[in-house]
Amino acid sequence: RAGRLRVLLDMDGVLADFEAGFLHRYRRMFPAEPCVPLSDRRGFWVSAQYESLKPGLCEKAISVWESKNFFIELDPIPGAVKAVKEMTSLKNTDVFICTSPIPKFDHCPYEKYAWVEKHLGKEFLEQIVLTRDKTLISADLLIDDKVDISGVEPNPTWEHILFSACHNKHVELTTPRMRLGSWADDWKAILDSRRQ
Ligand code: BVP
Ligand code: MG
Repeated sequence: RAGRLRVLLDMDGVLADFEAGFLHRYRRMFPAEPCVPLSDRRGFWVSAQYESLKPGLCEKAISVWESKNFFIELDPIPGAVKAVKEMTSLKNTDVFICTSPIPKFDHCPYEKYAWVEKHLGKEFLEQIVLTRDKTLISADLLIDDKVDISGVEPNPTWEHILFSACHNKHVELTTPRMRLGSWADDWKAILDSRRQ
């Protein structure tokens, strides 16, 4: 274990395209309601932005990701599958998926496993961590599209690398925080900067 780099990869917004999948299904479920184009998304919480667009839309937004087949049908983020496979094959590197399921458990946890099997293969099911509190999980790096990741552990062991998404690209990060713009960017250099 000594000398190895442990990386946590978030799922929604980093491996699976939650935002595009949401907008697509929302428009199908609520064609008469207004929506937020991805270029106008601000803030992590889709539900909050929709509620401010029109009262009552928070509930409708939630019903979209609570619906059956929402999570399994999410498309991979461009380059994500190739990057995960490549990262996993690197020397001295342990890769885990660290994802927060929604509290309504009917479909989401099952479909997250099914998505990983479908896109990354059965072997990768061993690498899944489902938690609502990522500060509890120890690692060197956490690549995640949420700007503020907090929980009961005030000093998480990981360094958070912000993965760019439509909702966070306008956020200015305070140095020395780092960003990964997309999977086409040099994620290997970021990993190497954390190796001993
Ligand atoms: O599974 C998604 C849906 C939920 O958060 C999970 C993503 O967490 P990460 O593991 O990627 O950090 N989620 C919930 C809401 C509102 C709830 Br009320 C939301 O607006 N956006 C969102 O992604
Ligand atoms: Mg995310």
